[in-house]
Amino acid sequence: MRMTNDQGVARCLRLVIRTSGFVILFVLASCVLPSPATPVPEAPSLAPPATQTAPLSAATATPPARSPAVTAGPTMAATPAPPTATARLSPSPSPAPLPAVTPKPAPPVITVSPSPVASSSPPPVRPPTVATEVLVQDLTVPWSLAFDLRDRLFFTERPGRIRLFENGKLQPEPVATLPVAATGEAGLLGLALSPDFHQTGHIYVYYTYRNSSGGLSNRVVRLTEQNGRASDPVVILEGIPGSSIHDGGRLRFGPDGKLYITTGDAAVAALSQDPRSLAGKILRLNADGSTPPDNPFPGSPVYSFGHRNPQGLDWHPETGVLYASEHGPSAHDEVNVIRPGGNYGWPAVTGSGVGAAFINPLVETGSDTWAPSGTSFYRGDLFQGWKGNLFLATLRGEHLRRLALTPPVFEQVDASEALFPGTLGRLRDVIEGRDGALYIITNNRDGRGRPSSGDDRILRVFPR
Ligand SMILES: [Ca+2]
Repeated sequence: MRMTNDQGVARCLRLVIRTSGFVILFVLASCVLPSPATPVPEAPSLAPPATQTAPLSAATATPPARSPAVTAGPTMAATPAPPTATARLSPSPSPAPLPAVTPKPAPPVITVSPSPVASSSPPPVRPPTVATEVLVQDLTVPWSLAFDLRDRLFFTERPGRIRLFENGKLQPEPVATLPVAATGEAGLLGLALSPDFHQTGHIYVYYTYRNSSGGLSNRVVRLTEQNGRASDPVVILEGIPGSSIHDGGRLRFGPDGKLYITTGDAAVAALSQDPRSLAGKILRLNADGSTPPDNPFPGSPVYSFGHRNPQGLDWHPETGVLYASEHGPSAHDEVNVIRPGGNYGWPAVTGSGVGAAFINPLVETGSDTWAPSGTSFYRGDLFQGWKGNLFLATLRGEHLRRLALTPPVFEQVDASEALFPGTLGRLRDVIEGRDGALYIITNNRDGRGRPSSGDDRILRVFPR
């Protein structure tokens, strides 16, 4: 009798069960009857593995968004690299269109301007037409100007006089006459009224004197004014190295209520880098002459150093940052943004240098000579478009320099203009009056100028 396969297998199974038990049965069943439900081994990839792996690695390692240039601009959204990588990783057996498979070069970023400053710069402001009128004339080297709250104008004359212009006329008698050593560039220089002048009458002056060794030194003295006369001199600081040249001498109270003082190198350039010397520095003191505990060098009045002959100080009206003007050696004059404890280079560096040890100037005049002295920011509204501009009275330059600075940091020059070039002669100081006008003084009798009739003068500058 012919037996079917099923019958044969069944007979076999029965025989095995009888003789070998369930374990052997299971093994045989696995051999003879492979299950259709057994998982199929993983099929080979339909796409060549080598070409899949490489773009994945490349895309992972160099995401286009990490490019500094791309993060700087809106081209980041247009960067095509991520979609390209996705297409190449597709396991589809259908060949992708060639343009998607072909690697693209890095997206160009040069179409994005990386300079928002350039695109956001305001259009140049047309300078107002300016005019001058003479307030006072026939003065002798007026050096520093300051208004009080009653619009009385105090000023110094270098031979040693504090003068007062009040109610439209110069008071004939000096407010005070001081025992100065007026030689060369030295003498009575800076003047500042204390922030509480209307209560205390305190006037601060900086002048050169003959020291006990017969040499020249500079000191800061406080006097008390009452009814147009100043008396009771109190020495705030003395022993500042002096000379017939490079005496610094500007005084100004800062928005912090501290007294700031510029000192020159007194013709010994190395002193500017000597932290123990008061020469070639910007100093910071309390109004009583003591040293503020938050000065950058503990126990020292030194606020910044490496200066040659700074003669101008003011604080930006928005940022409160201190700016200072400085005479360079034969051109290379400077305007500096002053950092506490900063080293401004002299005499190691003239103008701008290389390296982190010195702070480069905001402005360096190169081969041009300004010889800037008094310096003031304009805070008023009388001159349209000039608010926040920095003004410098220049001596050798014989003009009033206007600098517009770029917001919001104001540490880049946006525009530079010379007002009254060659027409007024040497200018020593510029301040703003409470009427919004600018007040300047000529210095054509300081030994370096060509005085004309009426020099030296105080002039009021106003829009015409
Ligand atoms: Ca410098």
